[in-house]
Amino acid sequence: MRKLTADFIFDAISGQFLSNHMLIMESGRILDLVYSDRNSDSGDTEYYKGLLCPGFINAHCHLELSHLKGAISSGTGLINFISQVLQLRDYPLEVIEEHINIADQFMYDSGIVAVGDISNTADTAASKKNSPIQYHTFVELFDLMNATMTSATIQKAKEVFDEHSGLKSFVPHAPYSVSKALFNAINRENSKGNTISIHNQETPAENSMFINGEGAFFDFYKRIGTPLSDFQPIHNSSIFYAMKHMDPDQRTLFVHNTMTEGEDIRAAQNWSSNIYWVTCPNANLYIENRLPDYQAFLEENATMAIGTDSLSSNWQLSIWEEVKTIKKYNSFIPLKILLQWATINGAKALGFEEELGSFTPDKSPGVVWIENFDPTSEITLEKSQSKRLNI
Ligand code: MCF
Ligand code: FE
Repeated sequence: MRKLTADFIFDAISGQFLSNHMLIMESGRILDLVYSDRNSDSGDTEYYKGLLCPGFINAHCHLELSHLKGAISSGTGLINFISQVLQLRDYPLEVIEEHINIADQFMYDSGIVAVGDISNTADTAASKKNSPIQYHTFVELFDLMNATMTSATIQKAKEVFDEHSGLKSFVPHAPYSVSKALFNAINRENSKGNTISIHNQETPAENSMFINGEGAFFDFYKRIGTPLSDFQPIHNSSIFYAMKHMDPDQRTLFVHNTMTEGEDIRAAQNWSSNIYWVTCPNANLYIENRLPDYQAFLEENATMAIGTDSLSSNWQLSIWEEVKTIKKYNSFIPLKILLQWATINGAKALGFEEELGSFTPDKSPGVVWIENFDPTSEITLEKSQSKRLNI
């Protein structure tokens, strides 16, 4: 049995920073979180200067792109970004796997205990099997709105799916890259009660493609040789196209949402009561140099979670760094809210809340230590770092 205390312990359920409390744990399992006066400590309690938090959940990652760190210039916009990802796929598997293993270890050491991971390939399958991190693999499909690609895409995704173990589902890439026929096929392949993730409203051109049938995606598709000749705009933003073709009974993670407005959030929350909005602020700054309208999400009582995206669109894979970035540009959002996004909400988004996300008795959530960090003084945030405690 181990007894842990700190200046502050984050209780993700109540959203409070508790002082004078102690975590009692056995083999990683929480036995209790109780009041404890440090002056009456019997000497068997470990003290951590700073903050202890339940393990972080990374709700959106592409581990298979870890070898692309620094390969794509930042600040050039989504369409340039995806054009580059599509071109940059010829690397030897040993190199890809080596970077995957390093990134998985980095995430674990920084306190991440579960990841929602987008996979277009089976490159991450071996690393995930050996990892202490819990993964939900989202096997991702896109046919770039090209009917001649649809069936080959489904075939390949089934093979990739079979090579992955653990929790997994078939998911659409984004509204602009998935045809109606492919959405229908994805619905057929998934079992009921599954979790679906989709990239959503990441650039102005994504909305204008669906609202007026114009904008930079039309040039992109012309360039890659599949002009959108039969494409019909829906006179509504891209999320409406996704909702029309997705199953509201599945749990749905909308990812990025940098162009999402109150009206989109309300429509989605009327469409389904099982929605999570995943924000990846560093990737949004990397790719598009913009951030979501967090105020709009707070006003609609949206359930938020946090992701890192991949090393092709981020400088590191650390949920604490994402929290710091949100806080830097949106300091009006209380830290306790952001830490709920990073822990309990992410655990619910990926279906891991029975075991992860809070210091609740019987869970084994992992413990993250933010050394020297004082949540009541924001100046300690900038230099702070998160690390996993070995428990
Ligand atoms: O989340 C970022 C930005 N938005 C969209 N796609 C991707 C991101 N990082 C990687 N991608 C990948 C996606 O998984 O880009 C590829 C897909 O494999 C090409 S997009 C048709
Ligand atoms: Fe992504």
